[in-house]
Amino acid sequence: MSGYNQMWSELGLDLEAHDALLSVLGDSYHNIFMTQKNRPEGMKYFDFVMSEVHGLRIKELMDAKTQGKKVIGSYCVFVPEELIIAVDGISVGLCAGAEFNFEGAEQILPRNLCALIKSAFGFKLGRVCPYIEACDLVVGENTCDGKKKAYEVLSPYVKDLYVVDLPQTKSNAGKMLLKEEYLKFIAKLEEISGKKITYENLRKGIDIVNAKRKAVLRLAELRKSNPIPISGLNSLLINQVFFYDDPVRFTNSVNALCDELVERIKRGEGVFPEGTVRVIVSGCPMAVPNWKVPYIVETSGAAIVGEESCVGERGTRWLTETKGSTVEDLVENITDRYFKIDCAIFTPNHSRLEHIKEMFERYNAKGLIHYNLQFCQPYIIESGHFETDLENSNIPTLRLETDYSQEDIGQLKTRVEAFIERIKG
Ligand code: BJ8
Repeated sequence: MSGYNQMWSELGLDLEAHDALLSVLGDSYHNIFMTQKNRPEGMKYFDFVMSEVHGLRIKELMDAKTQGKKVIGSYCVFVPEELIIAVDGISVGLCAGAEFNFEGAEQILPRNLCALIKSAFGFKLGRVCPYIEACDLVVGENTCDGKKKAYEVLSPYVKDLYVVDLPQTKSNAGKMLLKEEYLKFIAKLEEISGKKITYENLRKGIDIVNAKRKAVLRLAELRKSNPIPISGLNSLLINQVFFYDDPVRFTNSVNALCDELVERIKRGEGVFPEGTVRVIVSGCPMAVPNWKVPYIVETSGAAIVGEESCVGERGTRWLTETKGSTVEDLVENITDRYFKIDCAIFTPNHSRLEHIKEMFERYNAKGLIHYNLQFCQPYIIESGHFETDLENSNIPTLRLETDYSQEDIGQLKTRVEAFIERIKG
């Protein structure tokens, strides 16, 4: 990708560190994804996207910027892409999933923060993320305490930071707060883009994002089949690319892949040996290139058939309704849709537990792996009583707590293998 050096320099990247990062990522991508057996042909598109994730996609963003479009980065599925598309903007995810420059991050943040936050700071301070450098606006959100306070620290490092406040309870007052916040966010988007949100452009934004969600939900539905037509790792990758790619091209590519999987299912063709045990992974989101636990699981005799995660079904499972004929109606629909997201920052959070149980049944799973990032209080705390409830409901549950390092791989593998033995029966 050296053909992009000039673009990366102009974005202010540290070329040496960036080259080293891409080289490590390229190796790990090859080892994890390209060694899988019988990968669907349709994955080639996603391999290409990943090979160009800091190259061609960034060039597309830069070209769009020269045409006056704004690039808006965010760290959470509570930031509505529909609104960004409505002002002709481009939405990109900024969460990072690799242990890079944690020393730098820990100079301005405490050590005991989750790896997701430290990674985002490590990438920014180490100047290796072209996405954040391409952003005209970075949007934070008041979710967990770690993120909420970290945005205060991030503010001087980015051109324009805007923080959306979020409710913590599923009450009427909470919903009103969310709507108010979305209205304020609309004003901010209109100010930076110079474009007004109208019924037509917001409706277009809703249709584009709904089509994208429908495509990944279609993919999720196909994973119910037996034999399983696609690995959990490949499915996770698609859910990760969801946050970076051009939405219309992404939707078409996921649908083309699904067409292929339909044919595989008709032929009774799967990607795992017969009898491979099916599991659901639930918990903290896994940002690119965080593939550690899924890789361990799928090389230990189990297949992941669903993700209860913001990089997965928690982030995509509802469409935004299109009822009504005014901007106000559509903003109400957007609020209704996003207010349902059952992130662990909400208290109480019964619907998340119900969703896990429902996924377990729907995907005919045999076990649930609760994935916790170390120091992530909301999910770690929730996982304790969830485990008790799930086990009481005959859902075998394994709680894992890890970070982005590679040091605990052996230990994790031992625990995952023991769990798989248990649920195999
Ligand atoms: S809606 S899950 S994307 S906040 S892992 S930073 S919670 S300490 S990422 Fe999330 Fe939005 Fe919720 Fe989803 Fe904090 Fe936990 Fe770290 Fe986390």
